[in-house]
Amino acid sequence: MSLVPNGLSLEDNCPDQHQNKMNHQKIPNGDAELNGSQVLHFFTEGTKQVQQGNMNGHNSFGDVVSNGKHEQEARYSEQNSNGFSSSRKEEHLINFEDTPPWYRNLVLETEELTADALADLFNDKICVLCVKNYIPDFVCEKLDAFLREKGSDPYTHEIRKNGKVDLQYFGVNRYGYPLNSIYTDETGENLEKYLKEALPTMRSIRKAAAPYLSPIDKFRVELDEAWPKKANVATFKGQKTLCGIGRIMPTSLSKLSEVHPHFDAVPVSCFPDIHKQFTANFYLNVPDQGGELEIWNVPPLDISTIEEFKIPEDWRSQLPASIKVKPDKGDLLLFNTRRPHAITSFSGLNPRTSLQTFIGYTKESEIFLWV
Ligand SMILES: O=C(O)CCC(=O)C(=O)O
Ligand SMILES: [Fe+2]
Repeated sequence: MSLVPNGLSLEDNCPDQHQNKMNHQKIPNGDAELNGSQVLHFFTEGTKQVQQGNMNGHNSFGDVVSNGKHEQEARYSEQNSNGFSSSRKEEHLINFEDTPPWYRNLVLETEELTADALADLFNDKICVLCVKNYIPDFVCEKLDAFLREKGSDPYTHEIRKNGKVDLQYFGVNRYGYPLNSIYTDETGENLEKYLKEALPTMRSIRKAAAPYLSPIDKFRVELDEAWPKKANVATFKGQKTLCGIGRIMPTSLSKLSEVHPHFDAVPVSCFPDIHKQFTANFYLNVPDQGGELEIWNVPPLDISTIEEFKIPEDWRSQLPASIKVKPDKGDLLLFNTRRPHAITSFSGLNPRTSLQTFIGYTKESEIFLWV
């Protein structure tokens, strides 16, 4: 097996992931995270341009999983000459025995949020967890209209520059005031605004969905019930954080999110207990063409690397072929935000709208939510 020139196997480079073999997954857990420079080193040397398969494997507890509620499927994307890709379900085009571990850990599609599926996500055994039809259409429509009316502030994105956080705009607008607004503010005013607005914003989203349950509230309850450990909204400076922000992406700006793959990593100083970071995206309005979540199935950036990690200008060209997942209206997608990811550009008249919250995961497997 060699995806890297000179006959060097990726597994040889990655001792923590050695034991991983199809059909008896002992796939990397959080402790097997590699640092960013290793990731780049692997993938600048040689990549394979397809990721494909439909795999029935084992779940996180070693049980066989096949079709049904806990179906594990790999979807793949094929890059065509103009660099765009098509996502589709196919069968067994890759022999997973011959691929490095992370090519096998792709997309798990499920009908409901279960402890098994969440464990696969949190242990990095899969790349994306997709809960289909999480939100009824009429709730999507109500919230989409609400966000489009209210959400026009720019949602900047935190990147690192010379070891410092810098905020950049990639064409996403927002409803709600996110925690990252405080990262570059030394006056304390943004913190005050953040804490003051958190609960009223959550309540306004709840009210906009009423008399139905807002997807964020449903998620909070179901996560708490499904996950055996603590799982609730974070506290920051002794107060509840925001959980659930509206994201509104106008068509005309959608290219910006595509050309800049990014990762999301809250500074450890904000949440010293954080071990891993995930995100939950609830899709309310999605374009017919494009607007896919694109994610690179490489080991998530290591916590010790993150604060210093400057995204290379040509990150995309240094990464292997991506996985693209096209959410349908009403779907919920969860993934590790320390993996490079992007949103592909799209066309059409409507903005792409979603609700989103981050998920912090501690070494004790406890969960906290904020945005
Ligand atoms: O909108 C999406 O599909 C992904 C959003 C994103 O970048 C995130 O949740 O970290
Ligand atoms: Fe992100």
